[in-house]
Amino acid sequence: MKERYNYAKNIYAKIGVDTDQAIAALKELPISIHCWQGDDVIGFDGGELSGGIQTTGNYPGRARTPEELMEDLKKVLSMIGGVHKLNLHASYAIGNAEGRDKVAPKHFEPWVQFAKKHGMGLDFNPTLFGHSMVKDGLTLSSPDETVRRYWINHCKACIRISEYFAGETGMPCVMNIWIPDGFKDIPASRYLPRARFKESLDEILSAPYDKEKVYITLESKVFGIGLESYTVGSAEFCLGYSLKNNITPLMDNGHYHPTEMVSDKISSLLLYSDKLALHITRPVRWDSDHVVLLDDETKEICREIVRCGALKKVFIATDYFDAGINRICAWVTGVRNVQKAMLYALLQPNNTLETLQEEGNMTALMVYQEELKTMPFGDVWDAFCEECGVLSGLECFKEIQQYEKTVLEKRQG
Ligand code: RNT
Ligand code: ZN
Repeated sequence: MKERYNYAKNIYAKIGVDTDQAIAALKELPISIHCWQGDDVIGFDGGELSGGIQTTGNYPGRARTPEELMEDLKKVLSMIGGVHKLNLHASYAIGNAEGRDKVAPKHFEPWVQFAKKHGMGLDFNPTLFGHSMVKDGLTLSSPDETVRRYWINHCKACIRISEYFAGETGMPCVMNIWIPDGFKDIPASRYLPRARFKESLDEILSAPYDKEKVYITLESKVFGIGLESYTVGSAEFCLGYSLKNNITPLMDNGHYHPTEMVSDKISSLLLYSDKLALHITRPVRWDSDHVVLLDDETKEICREIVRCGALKKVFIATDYFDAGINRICAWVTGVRNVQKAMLYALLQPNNTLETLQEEGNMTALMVYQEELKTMPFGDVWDAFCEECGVLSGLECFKEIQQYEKTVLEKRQG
């Protein structure tokens, strides 16, 4: 093992890349791990998934209770090196019988304990889907004042929970607002729902909160299943609102047209926003939320973050949900792939590549970038895993198979 690492280290050193430094940087990079892969985005407050997002598949072993979800998360965390955050949705409140507008810090005490035990920070999301108060597909943009008010109160309650998380964990909490609002067919007014969404957001943000502790982000989208013709929280709406109101824009790479790449958008947003938030997912033909792979776009997103010197400016979170395969494996594979892509990005001789571009030497730039693809990256990844005390490669998979036998298979019925 050491031998393979030293060999790789020398090869990278020849192109001016320090592998030790890359490993050290990766260890410190927090990824916000989404809690919702474990239970197919159902949560514990009685809702059914709706809002144009869907899990498909019925692989056995779904976590049905907070205890099971925490047990699974514990297993997941044991296979992911580095320091991370846990990303919770309001629907994962424990023992909230009073409605989402009344959700409170007390409903998240067990999650805070869990986070503390694992040395993790917590991020948060109001849940504006999978609920009877979503009326005609609308929440914060609804013409029904009772509906709009309910969700404004929910979001305000979520800010208080986010402050509680930051206070308890000592780490800032990123609170992301995403609404499913939209129409299946062509609307008469695209303006009115957006104007109401804007008003709702203004009201939510008028509540005082500690901006050093809570970062509010706003996630845009292009369309959802059953909401194909119009999305209230479009890219322009969310980016415009975020920049004008000093909150953070969030880009989910499943939320754009198929040939539109989030990797190309990062540099532009960083020129206008201090912070930027990302949901890393894998859209297959639509926003399907497949498990993140070590594919070209994931690598390019990470390369952009590194090249822009934005490791501390970008909040990286995972967002996918596959119910068709072992959920623990889905979780671990996707998060580790984000880490792998980041390590790959940290192992690029960025100064050399930039100089080639600035000198107009596009031939050499292409050759260098191609050569980098077959450098012994896997040996550096294995060294990272070993240093963090987590299993690598198929050993990791064997461990998950064992967990499936001893824990997940027993959950049936
Ligand atoms: C939906 C958005 C949103 C959700 C989560 C569960 O398209 O991507 O981020 O996936 O909030
Ligand atoms: Zn998302």
